Amino acid sequence: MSGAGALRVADAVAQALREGRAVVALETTLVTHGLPAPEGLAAARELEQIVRSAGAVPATIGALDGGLIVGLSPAELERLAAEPGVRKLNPSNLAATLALGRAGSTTVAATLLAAHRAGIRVFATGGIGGVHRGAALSFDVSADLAALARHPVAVVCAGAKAVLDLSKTLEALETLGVPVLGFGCDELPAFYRRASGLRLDARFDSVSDLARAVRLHLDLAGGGVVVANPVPQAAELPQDVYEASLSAALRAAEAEGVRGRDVTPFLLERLRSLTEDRSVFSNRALLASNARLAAELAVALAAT
Ligand code: PSU
Ligand code: MN
Repeated sequence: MSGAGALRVADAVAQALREGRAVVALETTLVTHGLPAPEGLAAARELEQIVRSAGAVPATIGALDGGLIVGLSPAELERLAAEPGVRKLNPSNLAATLALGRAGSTTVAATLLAAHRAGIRVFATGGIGGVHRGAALSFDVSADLAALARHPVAVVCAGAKAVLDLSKTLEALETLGVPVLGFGCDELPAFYRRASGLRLDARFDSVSDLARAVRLHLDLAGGGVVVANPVPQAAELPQDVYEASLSAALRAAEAEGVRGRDVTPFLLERLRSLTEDRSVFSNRALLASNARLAAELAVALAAT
C-alpha cells in the first residue's frame, strides 16, 4: 500500500501506474446500492476480470477502516459487499466517513476524486448521476456532475440513468465543460435503452480515434470527459417494458416521498421488481461492455 493521507493505493495498482501501464478505476456504489445482493459482488468480480482480460489493471475503489482504498483486495471487496449500512459516498460525506472509520462505497463522484488523486485516467461505471426529474423544485443534481468538471478522468458509461432528466443532464454537462463522446452512437444512450433522442456533438467508431479525443481533452481542459457506450443490443430493455416500469417506479418514489441519496437506489430496486430482473440483466451487460471499452481505452492511452 502507498499513498498520502487517507488515500491507500494497492501495490499492483501503484506499480502499474509507475510503469505507465493501463489502469481502470471501478466504483462500488453499484455493488452495495445499485444491484441486489449477491449480484453486486458478482458484478464487481466480473468487471475486474474483464479489465484484466483486456490487458489493464483494475482498481476497485471503496472506503474501509479510515482509508480510501484504490484497488480493493478480494477480501476487502467481499467485506464491503457484506457489511451492513455501508454509506454511499460522494465528496461531501467522504471525509466524515473516513474520520469515523465507517465503511463506504464510492459513487461516480467519489471514485473520480480517488482516481484523480491516484493518477488513474480511465474509469468504468454503469451510468453517471445527473439532474433529477423535478430538480427545478428539489435542487437534486448529482455530485457526479461537479466531480466530472473537476477531475481529469474519462468515465465510460451507458449514458446517464434513465430515471434522470436526460436533457437537463446534457445541458448541465455542457455548462460544466464536460464533453460527451459517443462511441458508436449519435445520441446520448439512456442506460437501459441505446438511444434517447438527444444528439451528441461527436461520434467515434474506433478506440484509437476515441483515445485521441480523450487525451486532447484531458491534457487541454483539466476536467473530465464522458464516453457514452450504448447497452449491447441483445440486453436492451424492450421500449414498452422500459416505459411502463420507469413511470411506475417514478410514481412510487413520489408517493413514498423518497428524497436525496435514496432516490437512485430506490428507483433501481423498483425497476428490478417491475421488470422481473430484466433491468438487472441489462445493467450487468452494460457494465461488462463498459469495462471492456474502458480497458481498451486505457491500453490505447498508455501506448502513446
Ligand atoms: N448507475 C447504476 N447504479 C448505481 C449508480 C449508477 O446503474 O448504483 C450510482 C453511481 O455510483 C452514481 C450514483 O454515481 O448512483 C449517483 O447517485 P446520486 O444520484 O445520488 O448522485
Ligand atoms: Mn442526489
